[in-house]
Amino acid sequence: MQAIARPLSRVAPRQVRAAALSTWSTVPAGPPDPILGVTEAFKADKDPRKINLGVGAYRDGNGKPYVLSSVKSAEDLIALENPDKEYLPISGLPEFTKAAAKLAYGADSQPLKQSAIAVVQSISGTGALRIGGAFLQRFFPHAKAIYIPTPSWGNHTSIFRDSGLEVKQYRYFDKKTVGLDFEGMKADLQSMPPNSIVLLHACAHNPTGVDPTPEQWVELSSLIAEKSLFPFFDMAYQGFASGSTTRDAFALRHFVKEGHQVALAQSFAKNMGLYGERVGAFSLVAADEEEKKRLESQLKIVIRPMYSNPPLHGARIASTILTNFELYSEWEAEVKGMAERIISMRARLYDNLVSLNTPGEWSHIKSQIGMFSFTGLTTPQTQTLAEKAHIYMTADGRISMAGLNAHNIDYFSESVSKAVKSEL
Ligand code: KET
Repeated sequence: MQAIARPLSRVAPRQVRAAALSTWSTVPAGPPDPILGVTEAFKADKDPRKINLGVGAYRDGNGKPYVLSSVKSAEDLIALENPDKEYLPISGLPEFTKAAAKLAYGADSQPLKQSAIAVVQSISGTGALRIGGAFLQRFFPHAKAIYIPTPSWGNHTSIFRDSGLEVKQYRYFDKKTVGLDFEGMKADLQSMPPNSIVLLHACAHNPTGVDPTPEQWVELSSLIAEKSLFPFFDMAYQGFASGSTTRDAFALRHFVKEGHQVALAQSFAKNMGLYGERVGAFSLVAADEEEKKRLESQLKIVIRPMYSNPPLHGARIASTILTNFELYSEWEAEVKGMAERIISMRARLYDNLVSLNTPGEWSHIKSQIGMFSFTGLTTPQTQTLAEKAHIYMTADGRISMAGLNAHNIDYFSESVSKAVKSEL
C-alpha cells in the first residue's frame, strides 16, 4: 500500500523515460510468414487430430519426417572417414558443386563438358535465389526487372526485392480452367521489355502444381530467345514432379541446348530430405571457361560478405550420394518412392471428395504435379478448417500433399467436404 501511495515524482520519471526512449519503440510487429507461420500455429494446437499441410516438407506414411536411407548410409560413410570441420571455400565443396551441376544440366550438357558452368554452393534454394538476385543486381547489364509467375512461391518477391531487383509478374495460372494460362503467359512474355529477367519454376510449380508440357516448354524457349529475355530457373523439386530427376530437368536442359545462358537455383531440401542442412547451388551458364572463371570470382565476392562460406555437413552428404554409384541408385529409388506416395494420396483424396459428393470439380487434385495441390479452397474455408478441424494449410488453399497419409486422409477429406458444404 505504501509503495502505491508514494508520490509519483519519486519513482516514475526513470521508468517512464526508459519506456518512451527504447531504441525500438517505433518498430512495428510484423505479420507471421504465410508459409512457416502455419507451422507455428500447428505446433500451438493441442488437438490429437491436427494435420499440418502448410510447409512443403515430406512426411512418411505415418506422418513422420523422413530421413532417406541413402542419406543415412552417406552419413555412415562420412563418419568412417572422420573428416575435419574446417571452413569450406567461399564457393563451397568442389565435389558437391560439380555433382550438383551434373545432376541438373545432365552429364552430356555441352556447357558442362566445356567447363562453362559457373557454380557455387548456396544455403539451400533460398540462398541460391538470393545469390542470384544479388549477382544480377550487380552485373546484369540491362534494366534490373525480374518477372515472376502469378501466383508464385511467396518468398520470391521478398528475395528479389531485397536483392534490389524490381519485381513484376506474368500471367501463369488460369483460375477458370485450374490449369496453365498458356496464352496469357505468352502474351505477357511478348510484351516484356527485351532483356528482362524471367523467373521460371523448372518443375512442380509452387503453389499451383501446374507445369507447362514439354511441347509448351519448347515454345516458351523459342519465345524467350526471340524476345531476348533472360531465364532464371528455380529448381527446388527435381525428382518430385515425376519421380525421375532426368524427366524433371527437361525444361532446364532444353533451354540450355537451345543456347540460353540460364541462371539456376537448386535445392536439395526436398529431393534428399535435407531441409535443415541447407544444401543448394547457384549456377550460371557462361560462354566459355575463361568467362566461367570471371563469373565465379564475382560470385565469391557476392557471397563472402553475406555469410563467408557455406555449411559443410549437408554438402558432404549430397556429394557422397551423387558420386557413389550404389547410393545414387538407392537415392533415385527413394525419390521415386516419395513422388509415388504423393501421387497415390492425390488419387485417394480425389476419390474421397467425389464419393462424399463434395460440390465442385476436383480432377485438378489428380492432374496437379509435385508436392502441392492448389485445392481451390477459399481463405475463409482454410480458416474454418484450422479453427474447427485443426487442419492447417496456407491461406491460398495450397496443401502439401506429403502431409496426407492413410491415417489422416479420410478425416481430412470429410472435413474439406464439410467445409465446402458450409457444414463445419
Ligand atoms: N523455391 C521454391 C519454388 C520453393 O517452393 C522453395 C521452398 C524454395 C525455393 C526454397 O527452399 P529451400 O528450403 O531454401 O531449399 N518452399 C517450401 C518451404 C518454404 O517456404 O521455405 C514451401 O513452399 O513450403
